[in-house]
Amino acid sequence: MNKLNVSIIGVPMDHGQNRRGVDMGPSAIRYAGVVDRIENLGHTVKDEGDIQVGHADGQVDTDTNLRNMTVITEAMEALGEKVQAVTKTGNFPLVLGGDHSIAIGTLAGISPNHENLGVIWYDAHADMNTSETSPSGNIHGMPLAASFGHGHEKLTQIRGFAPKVKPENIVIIGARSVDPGERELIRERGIKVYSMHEIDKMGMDFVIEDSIRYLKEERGTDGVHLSLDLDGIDPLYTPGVGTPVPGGISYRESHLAMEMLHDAGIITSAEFVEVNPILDEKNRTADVAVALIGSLLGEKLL
Ligand code: EXY
Ligand code: MN
Ligand code: MN
Ligand code: MN
Repeated sequence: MNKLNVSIIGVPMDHGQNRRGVDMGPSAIRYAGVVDRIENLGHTVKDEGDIQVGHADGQVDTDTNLRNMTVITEAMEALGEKVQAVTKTGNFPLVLGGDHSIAIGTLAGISPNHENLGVIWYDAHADMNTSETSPSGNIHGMPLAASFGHGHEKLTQIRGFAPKVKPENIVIIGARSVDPGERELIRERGIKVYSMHEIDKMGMDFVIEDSIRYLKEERGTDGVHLSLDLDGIDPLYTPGVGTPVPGGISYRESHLAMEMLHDAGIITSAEFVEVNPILDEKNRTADVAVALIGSLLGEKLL
């Protein structure tokens, strides 16, 4: 198996939504043993520490309908820079959140190193609202739209270019809470979505097989970023998330997905987000994150 040099980057961000505590996600995932878990697989790990995140007052900007816009965009510029630097050295970036707004920065750092990047968005939500369609003003409901260049320019123009990924190179897995504006956008931009309906009907095995075929063969991507929101998994297994939605992906289905992605060798960067230790039960959600990171990087049952 290919041995990697993994660079861990923490992003203690909680300003993309309303519930405090998700800024402690990177600490919870480190505490759950992420470094040892990866090193035990024979990879080397460098913990690059955390991106600095400023303070914010929780207000929605009246001009843009974006909550905590300035502090988020500043941190995303810094994250993008750091991720690109790490990627350039050939290391595998593993970004730990923090709320899902951080994906804007992660993708801003990864995208310049690819001609035709693919993205797998593992999430209960589509994260495709804009300042105009958002019911909440919460930026963690907007990062996917922002990354394909749709939404307020404060979000789409992080690091001065858009889009970070083409909409037709995106696969969403696990969706079960989608707002009307997001649904319209999915149809309009032809985004591939495996909702819980497809997972129930066809099984995770088929869904991942088909996602790999789509991104690799049909779209010809030269790298795939995995953006995994722990709320994609059923809250029975991952209770420590700010926006839980019942009826989600199971623990075993998630492991199967990670194992298949590992075996296909297509994932070139990853982020694990929305772990909120304050809402959690005995760090279970961080434990699941670490176990899934293990499977993604080559851990096998036997
Ligand atoms: N769609 C809702 C909103 O935009 O406010 C909820 C978004 C939750 C996003 C979570 C993290 O994936
Ligand atoms: Mn804070
Ligand atoms: Mn999300
Ligand atoms: Mn979500």
